Amino acid sequence: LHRIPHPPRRVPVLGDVLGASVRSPVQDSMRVGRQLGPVFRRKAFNKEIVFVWGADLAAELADESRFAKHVGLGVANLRPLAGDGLFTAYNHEPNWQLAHDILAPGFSRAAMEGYHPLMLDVARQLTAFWDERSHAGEAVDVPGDMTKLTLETIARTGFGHDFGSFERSRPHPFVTAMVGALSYAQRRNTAPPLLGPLMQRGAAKRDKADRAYLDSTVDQVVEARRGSDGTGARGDLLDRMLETAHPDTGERLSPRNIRRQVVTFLVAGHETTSGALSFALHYLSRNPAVLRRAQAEVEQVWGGTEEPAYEQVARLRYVRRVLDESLRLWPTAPAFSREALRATTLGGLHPMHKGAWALVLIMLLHRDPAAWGEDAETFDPDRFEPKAVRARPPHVFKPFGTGARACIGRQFALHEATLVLGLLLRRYDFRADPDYRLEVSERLTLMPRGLRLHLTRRTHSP
Ligand code: MNH
Repeated sequence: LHRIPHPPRRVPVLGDVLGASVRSPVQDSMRVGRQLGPVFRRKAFNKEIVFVWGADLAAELADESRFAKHVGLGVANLRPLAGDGLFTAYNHEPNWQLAHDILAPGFSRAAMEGYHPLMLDVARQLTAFWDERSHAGEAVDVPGDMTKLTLETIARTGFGHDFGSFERSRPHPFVTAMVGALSYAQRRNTAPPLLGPLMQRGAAKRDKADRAYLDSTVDQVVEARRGSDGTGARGDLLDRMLETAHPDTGERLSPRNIRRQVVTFLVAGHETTSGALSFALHYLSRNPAVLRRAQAEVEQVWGGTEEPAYEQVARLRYVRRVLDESLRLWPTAPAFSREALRATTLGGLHPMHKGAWALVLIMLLHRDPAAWGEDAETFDPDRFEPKAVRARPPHVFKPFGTGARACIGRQFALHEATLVLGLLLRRYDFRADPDYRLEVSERLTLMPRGLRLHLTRRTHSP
């Protein structure tokens, strides 16, 4: 460990917390990391974390024969809520493989094609909502409305449930409780070990109430389905959880585990996609040339079609690059951890014992000049042209994590986000508030705080 640099002013007991920002630990670590280099460590009280962001080191950590997902920090802090659900399960827990095998077909191409009409329904609700705002000359609350959209999308496609988000003036209490639980899980990473439990008794109580609310919502969703007759008819995620046995072993998910899976998918299935859409809209509003090119593509690929068919979405190659480039600069799940499967040496220099782990700071990996060039901080979707992608080393773009425990919802998120961006690009011109400066809030995930856009209907849009 002594070879790994840490901030210069380390204080006994406290560690490196002086000047550290508790509210935005990721952006704080990014600042520190830029000074200390591709591998560094920070200590908060008794906990020391090794951070990695150099492209070569991150590529090593992606090697599944040497490393695997580590359930630590924010992910571990979500165990009280999500237990052995897919995202928070330890690699050795049998329910991971079981749930993975049962749920993976829910993300096949065929399944996605089935979700497409429901995704369109929700997107139509958004445009109806935004038409009213633009008609009234009001700016729209981008992160708030993207959260409505993505929550409704996962709830309806996965669970046949309608939260009625667009009929509410305030966020659905499910969202408020979720943000509370995510923020609490984030804060626990930096809380002082002994004082923490005392100082945060109020926060712990609120967290318990948030989790109870989330659980009770999940129970209602499950009960509604169990109580309905045509069981198995929908073939959605909830049906898979309730009705489907493992193809080889015939084993099923337990009711207890189903509760963990439902909350996992309701949360993981919308929060990060909402942020990704919000950042993409931010960059589109700031880059007129990119906006025009994206709009031209939608016109060319979709033509006069009122509602794009499933296959027409993936054909929006440039819109997809806008999304990729937004996820490069602001990967909305900004870090993941990797642990050594057995004793090994990282970068030929840093010995790691079995189980030792490091946190990959995706945001800095995505801005490493060694991989992305000296202009790595600039927004440029052309970086994702096939030729440019081929010219880069592998494992330098990891917004969805890596290996066996990478995101199961990647295609779902990309289809949903590309579809929605296509519809919005065709329908509106976006204007940013000239005074708005991008400010990113952290609650394990990233979100552009207070982003509002003015919309005008484009006259020739269907
Ligand atoms: Mn998703 C895992 C990012 C959308 C459900 N997701 C991960 C991981 C990252 C991630 C990173 C790996 C975390 C780790 O290694 O500890 N996910 C995203 C991003 C988006 C996203 C940036 C949108 C953009 N995720 C979605 C959607 C769903 C989903 C949509 C569900 C419909 N994600 C998951 C689940 C896991 C996961 C479930 C855990 C998979 C596993 O461990 O088997």
